[in-house]
Amino acid sequence: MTKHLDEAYRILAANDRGGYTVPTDRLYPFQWNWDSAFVAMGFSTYDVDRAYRELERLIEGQWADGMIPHIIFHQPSDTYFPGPDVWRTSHTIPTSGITQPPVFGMALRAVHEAAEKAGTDGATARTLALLRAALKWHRWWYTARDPEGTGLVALLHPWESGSDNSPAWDLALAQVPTTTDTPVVRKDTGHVDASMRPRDEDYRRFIHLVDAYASCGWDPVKQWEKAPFKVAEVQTTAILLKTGEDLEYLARTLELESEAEELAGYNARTRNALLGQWRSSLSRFVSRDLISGQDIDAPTQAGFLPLLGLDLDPNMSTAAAAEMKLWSEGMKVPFPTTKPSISVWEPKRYWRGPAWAVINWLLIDGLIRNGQPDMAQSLRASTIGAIESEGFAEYFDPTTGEGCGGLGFSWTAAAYLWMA
Ligand code: 2M8
Repeated sequence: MTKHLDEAYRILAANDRGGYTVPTDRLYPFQWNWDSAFVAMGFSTYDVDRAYRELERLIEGQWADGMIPHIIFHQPSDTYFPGPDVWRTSHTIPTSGITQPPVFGMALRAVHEAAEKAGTDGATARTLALLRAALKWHRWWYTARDPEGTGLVALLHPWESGSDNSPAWDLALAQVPTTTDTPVVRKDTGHVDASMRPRDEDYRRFIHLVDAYASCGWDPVKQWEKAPFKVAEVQTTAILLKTGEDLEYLARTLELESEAEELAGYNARTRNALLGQWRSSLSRFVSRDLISGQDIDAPTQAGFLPLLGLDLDPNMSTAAAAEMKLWSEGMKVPFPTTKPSISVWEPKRYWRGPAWAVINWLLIDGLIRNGQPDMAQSLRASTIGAIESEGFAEYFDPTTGEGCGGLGFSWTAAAYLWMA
């Protein structure tokens, strides 16, 4: 184990670009939002100052309206598409114009608790500054992405989910035109095998959406009106709820009572809304396409993520765990991000079936919270085992355990540090 811990430390050091960590060299040469939150939790196990720094560098890219973008382009690089010239966000530090799952609040609590334990100087002031930024972002989610106050937040781009080409988006994305004003000059397929990446058609639709939102001047109200893709999504909403709980905890600890009450209100609303997305016939939760008005019942990992933020009735948690077990049967490395028996499952193609250490991390927390320690323990053991035998790959083929995508990957290193 020491050998692998050392390798995890080495990867995070190698991917450091000056207080922030790139997901991996060349394939992803900038700071990514939820990657950095996971990485900060990894750092919190051995270097609290560096953990704070990761989050502080991320909020350098925060917009005036509170959004924290999904990519912060701190330094130029020509190894990634789409770069700042495609996003056209005119932010002082160049950034993308969309966001990513708000793991940030979960990370902030973990870093704060590690600092308290270590008696780190200046920790309270650093936590407070980050908490204020997190609160602004939280409010942004509830205004820009849930203007009707339903309690579920919506994504306007598949990249915002972090699960870019998941089968969950197939029907909604098919409605988005493949035409673009911007030439699509992919770089990703020069770094990793094209068969492990989204298809060209997906990229054309992804860039169509970027063009559409750039032409709204990135104004959230205009985007909401014009969006050709709008999904009230359970994975992101569950992460927002868990982050909301952690921010509420921090606000109470730091005696910010009115902020804590505000957060408690958001949390209660979202808890009810998420519970309403449970489908007992499927033993999982479903997202909703706000354009077609239909449930999104494609079987993906997102359907189990609400365990992270909810305390389910035992009948529900037992049913969800049984369904997860079914998907895991015959898998060398669970948890497959798409149900293996369905036709669109592709065990090596990115978010269409592989197992991802950070998703397992969130599922493990959800299973523990919901009284399923055995399943949590076996998922933890298989995640650690996959990393120890295959290395710190971006993700794993669940049927063979093979490491796929980018190598020397920061969030896989962080997950190992957290779990081992
Ligand atoms: C992947 O997404 C980026 C776009 O954001 C890409 O493929 O270019 C996803 O796995 C996403 O979840 C992750 O944050 C990012 C960096 O690791 O890569």
